Order: sequence, then C-alpha cells, then structure tokens
Amino acid sequence: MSDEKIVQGPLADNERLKSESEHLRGSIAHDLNDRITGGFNGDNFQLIRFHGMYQQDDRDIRAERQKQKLEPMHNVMLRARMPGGIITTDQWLAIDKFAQENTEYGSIRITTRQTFQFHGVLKPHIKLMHQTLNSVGIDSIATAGDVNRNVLCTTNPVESELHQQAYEWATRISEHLLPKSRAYAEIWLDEEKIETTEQEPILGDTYLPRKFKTTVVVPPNNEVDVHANDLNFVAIAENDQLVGFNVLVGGGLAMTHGDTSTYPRKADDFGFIPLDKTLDVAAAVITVQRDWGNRVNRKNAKTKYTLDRVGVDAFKAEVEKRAGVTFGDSRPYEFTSRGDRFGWVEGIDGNYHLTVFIENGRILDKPGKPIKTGMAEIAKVHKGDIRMTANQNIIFAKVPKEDKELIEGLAREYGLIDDAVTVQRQNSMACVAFPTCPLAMAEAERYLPGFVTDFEGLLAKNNLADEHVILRVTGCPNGCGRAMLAEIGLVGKGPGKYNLHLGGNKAGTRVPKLYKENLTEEAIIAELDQLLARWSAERLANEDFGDFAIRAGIVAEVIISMRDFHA
Ligand code: SRM
Ligand code: SF4
Repeated sequence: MSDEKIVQGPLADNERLKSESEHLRGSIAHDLNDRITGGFNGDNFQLIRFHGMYQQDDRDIRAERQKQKLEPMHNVMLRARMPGGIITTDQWLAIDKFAQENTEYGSIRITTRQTFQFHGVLKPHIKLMHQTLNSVGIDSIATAGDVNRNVLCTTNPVESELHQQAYEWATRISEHLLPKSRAYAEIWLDEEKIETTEQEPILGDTYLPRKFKTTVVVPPNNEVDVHANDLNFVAIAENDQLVGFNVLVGGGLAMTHGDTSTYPRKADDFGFIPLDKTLDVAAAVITVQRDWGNRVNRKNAKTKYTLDRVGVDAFKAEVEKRAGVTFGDSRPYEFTSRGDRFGWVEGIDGNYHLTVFIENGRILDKPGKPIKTGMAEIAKVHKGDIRMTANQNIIFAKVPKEDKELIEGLAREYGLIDDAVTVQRQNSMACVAFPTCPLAMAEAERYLPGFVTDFEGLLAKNNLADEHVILRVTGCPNGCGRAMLAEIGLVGKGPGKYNLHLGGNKAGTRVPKLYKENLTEEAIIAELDQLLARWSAERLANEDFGDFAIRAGIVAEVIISMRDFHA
C-alpha cells in the first residue's frame, strides 16, 4: 500500500468504534434488554446502522416531551436489503402486517434506493421485526453504515431477459460485498455464536471509511441515477444478451452548506469489462476506497473525494492491478430518461408489468386513497412479483394477460391508479425529512405535494401545461431526494427556507448549480414564475427547462463538479 495516498492525522471516532466493535457486535445485545431507555447507548447508536437501523425520535413531539421532562420517544427506522427492489407477494404481505401492527406510523416507505423502510419501531419490537423479516427471507444487513449499501438495478422488466441478467448481477454483487460478520444472525436471529476467527477479506476489519453505493443499470433509462453512486455497472448487451459492463466510479451528491470542500460529483467512466471480471472489479474498487479513503475527516471520506485527491488515473490503475484486468474502451450507450414508465408495458416474455405512482413512496391508507390496503389486496391475488423503483414507485411485474383486468381493477379501486395525477407530479420527488429524519432542516415529503400543485399552476399560467420538469426537494444538503441531479432542485436550509438549484437535465447527467439561496416558499414561487415565463417565451423547440436555464445564462453549467459547482 502506498502511504502517500493515505490521509494522515487522528482518525475519526467512527474508526475507533468500528475497530472496538468485535465485527459489529458492540454491546447491542445487552442494550436491547435495557428497558430504562428506549434508545441505544454509546457506540451502539452508530453500530445498529450496520444492521440496517437508525435510532430516531418524532421531531413533531420532541419539544413537548422535553417540556414534560420525558426522554425523546426513541424508536428505530429499519431499511431492508432488496437488491434490485424485487419483493415477492408473500414478503409484501408480511411487511404490510408488521407495519400495521408494530410501527408507530403504520406505513411502509419506499426509498430512493429501491427498498422499503419501517419508521417508528419501538425497542420491544425490534427483535420480532428481524425475525419476521427473516421468516420470509428478508434481511437488513449493510443497508446503512460504512459498507456497500443496497445494490440498485433498473427495474422495469420490459426487455425481460436483459433485465433479468442485470438483476442477477445486482444480487451477486450485493452478496459478494456483504460483511462476513455473523453479528446480525447472532443478535437478531438468536443464532449460535460459532467460535471462528472471523475475517472481513473485502471490507476489512474496520469496514469502509464511509458509506458506499452501487448500481447495475440498463440504458437508456437512468432511473437509478448513476451519478449519485460510488460504483456503477452500465449493462452492455449484444443481441439482447449481457456481455459486460462499462464501469463508472465516484459519483455522489451530498454536500454541507458553507463547506466548499464538499460538493456533488459525477462518476468517472473507467471503461469496459467483460462479465467474468465483474466481481473482481467490484471488490477492487471497494478495497482501493477502503485503503485510500479518508479515515480522518468523514466529510471528505467518500470515493468521490478519494478520486479527486489521488487522481482518477492512479485510482483506476490500482483497480486494474488488484482486479487483474485492463479496462477496455467504453462501449457506446446513452441515457435518455429517468422517469418510470407508468401504466402497462408488455415484456418480451408475453407478461405485463403495471407501474403505479406512489407519492413520495409513502404507503399508507389516506382518506379516498387506501393504497396500503390496496397493495395488500393486490398482493393476495397477484401471481408475479412486486418491484420498488428508485423513483419511489411500485411495479406489479409479470402479470399474465388474463389477470390484467383484475389487477388494474384493484389498483383503481384503492387509488393506486389515479388518472388525475399529472406527469409533473409523477416526475417530482422528495426525501423523508420531518418528522423522522434527525438531520432535516426543512420539510420535504410533507412540503412536496402542495408545492407540486403550485408548480402545476405556474406551468399552466405560462402556457406550459403539457411540459414537465424533473423537480426534487431535499430537506437538507445530504441530498437523499437527489435534488442535485434535478432540473429544479430545492435544498432545505432552515424551516421554510430552501436553496434553489437549476440546470440538471432529464437524463441525470448534469449537476444543477445554485441559483438563489435561502428563499422562502413564497419567494420560490415568485422566482419560478418568472423563470417559467422566460422558458415559455424564449425556449427553442422542445428545449427542456434545465437545458434552457444554461443556454439562457440563468446559471452556468457545472462541468467539473469540484471546480464549477462552488464557482
Ligand atoms: Fe440518505 C442520511 C433517508 C437516499 C445521502 N438518509 C440519511 C438518514 C438516515 C438520516 C440520518 O443519517 O440519520 C435519513 C433517514 C430519514 C428517514 O427518516 O427515513 C436518510 N436517504 C434516505 C432515504 C430514505 C430518502 C428517501 O426519501 O427515500 C433514502 C434511502 C435510501 C436507501 O434505501 O438506502 C436515502 N441518501 C440517499 C441518497 C440518494 C441515493 O443514494 O440515491 C443520498 C445522496 C447520494 C449520496 O450518497 O451522495 C443520500 N443520506 C445521505 C447522506 C449524505 C452522505 C454524504 O456523502 O455525506 C446522509 C448523512 C450521512 O451519511 O452522514 C444521509
Ligand atoms: Fe434527512 Fe437530509 Fe436525507 Fe432529507 S436529505 S432524508 S432531510 S438527511
């Protein structure tokens, strides 16, 4: 290992807790039985993340409880591991029942990374939760913490064979990069402690310097947003058969307000590899990041910063050395869209796939729209599987022709299909934010529905009712709703205040630039009204809003993220 590639200095405290954790065990099992507090103590607060859980409390009632001298209403959020977002109907019925009976909010939340979260699980229910999931073949290993997270894969199985192959690789990569520690099985599933010398050959004994995200993507749809991810395998096919991948490394969207050493960054194209090198390359990219990533400053620890610090060529050469591969020239491909294909599509296997819109991915019965009940009713009769998209929507996949009417009838009856939902709303997305996210600075999920209605009004007013814009809101600059790849991105700054970013594109290959800071909700509407009026009056034929914003000089184009983003 070459020392000059390693950042010197006192290690971040997370490094100590990982190394002292006995491969992610800590004293979680002991803490679980401590009923004096509803939370986890000391290092365990962080360690449970490696098991797919975050400690949270409801921020809407935090102040009130403080006044009453009560500890915050501690609970955990769980995030499942679902490579490619595929869940069987039996699994769905099990998670539906658990959410109903054992969570404070009674909802299931589809995330921007193709899985589901439970919010509000109290300590006495945590073990039951893991055992319930395990009984239907679901786990939550490594969906959070400094590890490789849930592996995404383009969902809509229109070109079925290719998507199936891509999905199988997503699963294989996910398994290959999982922690080998048996801590999860011992703590949550009561499995026996086997006396072996445990080793983490890929992740290492102190795991990764920071979270790590991987996708397998089938162009031309970039629903998974490759540029938000550390490692991407872009499927290259010949005669509809997967032959290899172009490998993109070093994307990521998070930044910190006021800290110019942090920035969103697009992934670099390392080149083409044949299929049989996939797992070697995945392991090599991860181990280079493991060894060279910044373990001193967690704010600059992700792969994107490692690449900019050591140089893309040096990083790539090391990956080639470790994987025993030489990257070939990148094969041609193009991303043209990121939206889900709503409604029915026919796959080449003769089955049908129905994509339905789930606002903000929140599956909960609402007056007039009992979508949670509807999902369960469909799961009871649906013969195929269910897929969660990276846009927080749902696909009922592999529906035989004779069942189309039945499934569509149920989807309409329970509000899962609503013809009044506009294309604009279908292309708008928000992160969770309040009340559960401890890092939220402004509302996102609860703000978006009304904001979209206002935005639709602005489009109509400016003779743009048939147009749509990729519109995304995140409650803080961590960017979980991927606003940093939107045509119009709002980034929470404080209660009711957002930074307005403009200039992303439909394909998700451009980072939007800050246009105005700290705007109130009223000021955002006023700004957007003016901008849409200009777009309407001055646009070229079929010119998208993000492209127009750059051509008209409203914002400068972000070409190299680290150089242009803060300029
Ligand atoms: Fe995220 C932290 C929710 C996708 C960047 N994210 C969080 C936490 C766990 C807050 C915390 O650390 O305590 C949020 C929990 C909120 C809640 O109550 O559920 C949270 N992130 C989410 C989800 C649920 C948003 C959603 O509305 O769907 C997404 C779950 C994905 C999953 O299933 O694994 C989610 N997070 C993302 C994405 C988008 C993506 O990956 O495609 C990003 C930006 C891409 C990237 O990583 O650069 C993202 N989340 C972050 C960060 C900033 C990381 C960094 O590089 O600095 C944090 C904070 C952190 O890690 O310190 C964070
Ligand atoms: Fe929370 Fe910020 Fe992520 Fe939104 S972007 S879920 S507010 S961490």
